[in-house]
Amino acid sequence: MTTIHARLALLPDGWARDVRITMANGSFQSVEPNRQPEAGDERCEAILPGMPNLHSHAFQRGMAGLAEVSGPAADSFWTWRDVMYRFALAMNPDQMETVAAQAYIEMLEAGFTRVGEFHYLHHDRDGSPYEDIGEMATRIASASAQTGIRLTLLPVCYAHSTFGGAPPLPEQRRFISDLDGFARLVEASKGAIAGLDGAVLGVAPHSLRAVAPDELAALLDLVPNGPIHIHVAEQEKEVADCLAWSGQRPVAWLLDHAPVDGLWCLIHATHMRRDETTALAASGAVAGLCPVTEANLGDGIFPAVEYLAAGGGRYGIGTDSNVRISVTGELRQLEYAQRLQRRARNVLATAGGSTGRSLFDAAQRGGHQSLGVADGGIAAAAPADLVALATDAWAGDDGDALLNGWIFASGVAVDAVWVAGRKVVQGGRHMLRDDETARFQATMRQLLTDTDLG
Ligand code: NGQ
Ligand code: ZN
Repeated sequence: MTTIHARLALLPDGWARDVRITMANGSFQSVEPNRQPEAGDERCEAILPGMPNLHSHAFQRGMAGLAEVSGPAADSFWTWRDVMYRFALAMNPDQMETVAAQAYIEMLEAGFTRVGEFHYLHHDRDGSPYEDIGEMATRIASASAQTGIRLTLLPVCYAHSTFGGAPPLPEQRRFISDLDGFARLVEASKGAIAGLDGAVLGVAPHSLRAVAPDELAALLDLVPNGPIHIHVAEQEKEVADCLAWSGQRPVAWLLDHAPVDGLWCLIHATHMRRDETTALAASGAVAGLCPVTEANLGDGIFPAVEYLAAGGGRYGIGTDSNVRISVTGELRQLEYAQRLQRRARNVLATAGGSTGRSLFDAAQRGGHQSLGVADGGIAAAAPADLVALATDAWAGDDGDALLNGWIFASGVAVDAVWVAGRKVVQGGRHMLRDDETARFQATMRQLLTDTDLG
């Protein structure tokens, strides 16, 4: 049993003061406001529920920063993807596990306590399945078990290079499955997460480019009632290609041809017309926004104001390419892109309220929904996942102001993180950081040599 006393705590019905919390067997046992600390309590300044990270490609953490160099022709999402493929083609299972563990350590240090791993690097370097087709999924699960981050595993179905069932490119060979192969991958993924506390299995058609309509329909039956994630309308070229193929834009096509509801998460959904934005908001699905990656790749800006004005629009945040892993960075970039576009301030705040609080609450709700778990928050019987903030250059006693300080300013930082009642981050550092950093550096030296990206 662990007992924490927090000066401020963000509970399901708002901020409370002097909150005493006990945790045992992975859950909160009691949450009591207006209590004085007792001897032996761990003292915290402010505690929050852990943030869900709804979209990650863990292996891409290994190429973070390596594509920020201009190439021979104009750089774009597509030239970035060439570099990313070079990296993906080099990695072996040990390297996958090491890079994923590093990414997950950084996520926990940032205040993320669950990751949605959109996992598509399935096969061996020549494209043939590993002896255990779930080898790479097992490595992801192992990185989650070691570091303590909770996992929603989203095995990806990837069958074609673009719309109209085009054959895959040679450099996509490690991702590729037909429907039978994908069903085996889903079975193996179930096995891979079987021993993981609180793990959830979903399914992820990669994009409308990578799966044909009949494949999309068939694969939805593989994980009944599980989360369904898909990349959509991230790049303008994808919109143009979808129009040429079907006469419809990608989000419109998806809403018309698939049973999109609250189980779905549409990753990016950057390029939408007004009618698509309104229809997506009404569908109950979550928009999976990855603002740092979307900025890094030059994708465009999500129409957040129209989406929220339509009523009911849900969103969460993902670190996607893992180029820089940060809860505050994603929330800040989300708001700042809107400010730059509209030349306005506090765009995503609910009227009269704190912008940081609005962003935080929305990302909690949408993140949990999209990863297939209840948004229990800090409450008795909920899983004991929480983040403690410490202040070294912040004064004031108001929780919402403190959230704004954390997200937009300096002087407030993650101090400690517990998952299932177990402390995994202390003083801002993950318990395994020192050991893992050495292993990560050795792995990266090898990968830089093998890919010639160093
Ligand atoms: C991915 N990433 O699957 O990793 C994609 C790039 C693609 C982002 N879209 C590949 N950010 O979409 O074809
Ligand atoms: Zn992605």
